[in-house]
Amino acid sequence: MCVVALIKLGGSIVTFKDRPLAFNAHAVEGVSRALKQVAYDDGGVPMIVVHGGGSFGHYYSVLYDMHSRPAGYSVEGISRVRCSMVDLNNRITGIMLEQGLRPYTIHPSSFISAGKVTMGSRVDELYSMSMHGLIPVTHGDVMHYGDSLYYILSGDEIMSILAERLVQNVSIALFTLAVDGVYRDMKGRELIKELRYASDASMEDVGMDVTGGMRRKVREGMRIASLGIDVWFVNGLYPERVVDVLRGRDTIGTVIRGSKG
Ligand code: IP8
Repeated sequence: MCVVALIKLGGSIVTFKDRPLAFNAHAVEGVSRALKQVAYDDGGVPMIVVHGGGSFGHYYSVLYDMHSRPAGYSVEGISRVRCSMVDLNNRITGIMLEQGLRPYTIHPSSFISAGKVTMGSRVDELYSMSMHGLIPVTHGDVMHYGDSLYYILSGDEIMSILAERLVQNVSIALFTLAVDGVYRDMKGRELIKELRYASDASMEDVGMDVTGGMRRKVREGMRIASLGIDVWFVNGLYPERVVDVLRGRDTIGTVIRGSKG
């Protein structure tokens, strides 16, 4: 049975979240090199990549007061969020390509409609493509809900959507962050090595985020783990940790062990 790794490139990795529209090319290069080692260099781990909005999508979402709740938001805001995400996606996949990866963007609107995975969904196609050397890339986005309603869809939620749909075929879900994992409390920086209960985690966040920051990540992580899939949170600014996790080795980070029921 072929299995695929689901990898989230957090907005705090692909951008500098404290400055509007600031792309972090260096971090994307580092993580791309790590993915290349694992995807192609030895054995080959098929993967699907999801990236967040960081100081691109979140910047405009905050500016135009747009949220994950479907509503009639400013059409200018909708356009700006969308264009910024396409721009960010182009920059990320451009670097992935330069680093020897073979990315193929599938925007979330091609497999999610009105908040649900569409029938005959391209999610299965994402999986099939990942089996043949391509790396499907999708991302958080502003989505049409129906009529004049739109909403912000988090890449973290896309991770759960993919995990649910592809559950038999997912080996691991990895969330890359700009911190070492999930902390028991942010001030003391006590890292939780294995997270069992969401209530153990500190939910403090820094910077702009309309989709729920760490709270959302932990919630989606718990949801994915309940499908029986191991979920890791690691610092993507240390690419060797990404390699370790994807090779099944222990590393600095937080794991939620997959357990059904
Ligand atoms: O950073 C949100 O994705 P996330 C994307 O994964 C937008 O929560 C458009 C803000």
